[in-house]
Amino acid sequence: MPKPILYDYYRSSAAYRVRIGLNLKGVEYESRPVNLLESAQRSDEYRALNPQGFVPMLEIDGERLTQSLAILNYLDLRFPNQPLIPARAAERAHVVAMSMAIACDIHPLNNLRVLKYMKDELGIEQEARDAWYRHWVSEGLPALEAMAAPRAGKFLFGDAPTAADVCLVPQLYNARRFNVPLDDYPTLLRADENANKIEAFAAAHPDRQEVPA
Ligand SMILES: N[C@@H](CCC(=O)N[C@@H](CS)C(=O)NCC(=O)O)C(=O)O
Repeated sequence: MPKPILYDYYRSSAAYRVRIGLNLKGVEYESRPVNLLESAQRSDEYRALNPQGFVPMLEIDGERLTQSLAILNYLDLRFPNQPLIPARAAERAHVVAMSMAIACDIHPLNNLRVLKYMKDELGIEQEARDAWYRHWVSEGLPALEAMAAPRAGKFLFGDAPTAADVCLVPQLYNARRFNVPLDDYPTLLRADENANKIEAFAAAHPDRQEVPA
């Protein structure tokens, strides 16, 4: 198999999820940074490849895949070692629900384009934008804690990492950058700590990626 190419950005939570997924599956890939701060994702050239103008995008097996959860699902079917989504229907629904609580309900409200629109088009000051960020994270994480706690072990579901942890770790990295208090979420913190001890997670950390010049 030719080496997959990940269109990546070191601080992108969604790309961070895919880096973790690829590492957990033991798939070597080439990272191709897209400089979000210079709006490279909005260029005609990039949009011709990914009309949504987002990272991540993964070129693999002659396919061009977008949407981090769809990519994780692809990787899980393509490389069944170390499953990210359990096989049993109810467990599968639970893990996907936790993943979506992060990827669909917390993260999009705080995406770069949203914060940029607030600043550039609505003239909202930094302090208010930060408050917006913290509000949506602080509303989403208690719900996730309550969803996870009954069936969590070392990770959000049981004792092996799943897609839910793959989504959690980048979200908490981001929350810390914005100084969101996390002490009320012991289940999330335990899963995050255990995940970060695994090299597949640690190697995907933003500090270990190429930063576009
Ligand atoms: N739902 C998409 C979200 C992708 C996404 O939001 N990517 C962000 C970086 S984390 C992005 O490319 N933002 C560019 C922008 O906001 O202009 C996924 O899960 O892949």
